[in-house]
Amino acid sequence: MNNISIAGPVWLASDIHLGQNTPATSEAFRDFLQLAATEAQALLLPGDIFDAWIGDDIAVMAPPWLAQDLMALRVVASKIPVWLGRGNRDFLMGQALASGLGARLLPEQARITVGSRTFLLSHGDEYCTDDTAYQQFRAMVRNPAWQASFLARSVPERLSMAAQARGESVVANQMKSSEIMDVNADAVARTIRETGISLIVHGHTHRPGRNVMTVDGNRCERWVLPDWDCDHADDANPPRGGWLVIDEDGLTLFDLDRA
Ligand code: LP5
Ligand code: MN
Repeated sequence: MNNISIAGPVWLASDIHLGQNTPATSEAFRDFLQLAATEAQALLLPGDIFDAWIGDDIAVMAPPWLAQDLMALRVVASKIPVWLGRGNRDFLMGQALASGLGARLLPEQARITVGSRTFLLSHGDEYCTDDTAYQQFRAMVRNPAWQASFLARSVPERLSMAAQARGESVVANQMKSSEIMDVNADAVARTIRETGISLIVHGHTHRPGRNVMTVDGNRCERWVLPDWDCDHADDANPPRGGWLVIDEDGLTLFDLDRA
């Protein structure tokens, strides 16, 4: 696995789930991008940046909400290195989009060194091995032949298929236990053993925070990035969002109050 070495501070955010019905989340994310451009040396976005990405061609004649968010990404990428990772909603993001934004694509699992710290970065859905239905779906949609076949369809067809898949996923999730939809501890431990990296960072589970575990007698940490939703806030549910900063002082999670 190649090592990506980046000078810190490095900011990381994922699971923003930008879509046509998330104006408040888009605005908060654009504010975050401006802040990152002034305070970070690099920005890593490991997946589910978008709520449903059906192919890079939608960025060409982008609807206004998307054009505005893409422009904000292009501006920050003109100031600091921006790396795009693929999640279970935007696994179809490709080099055309990255090049158009002046950004780079993250590999599915990236070994990253910031100062004295090396961590493994991924979206995190690959660790959810108890969710066998999802892993089957993942295997299908990550298959290059399937992706080529899907991308050969018209935009309306792809939008329709994505909407159907979203609907089926929402229904399926209602029948799953929350444990199944979290990482499998053995899958995480297996990755730590295979890579020799004891610091794991990912998103996807929408369970932000730091998790400490022992693997073969070694203390390891697994950090989960916050998910974003500023469009369904009420008294009981404040706007959600946040990011992780990795610098010489270590790792620190920030939420939107800091913005
Ligand atoms: O996404 P979310 O948070 O609801 O749940 C995820 C897992 N579900 C998915 C499916 C995506 O939401 C589908 C939308 C992707 C849009 C972009 C790509 C467009 C091409 C898609 C065309 C097929 O990732 C969910 C996990 C959960 O995270 C927690 O980890 O449990 O997994 C599932 O729900 C999988 C289901 O159990 C079975 C698969 C549902 C989709 C079926 C596809 C049908 C194709 C229809 C086309 C005609
Ligand atoms: Mn996800």
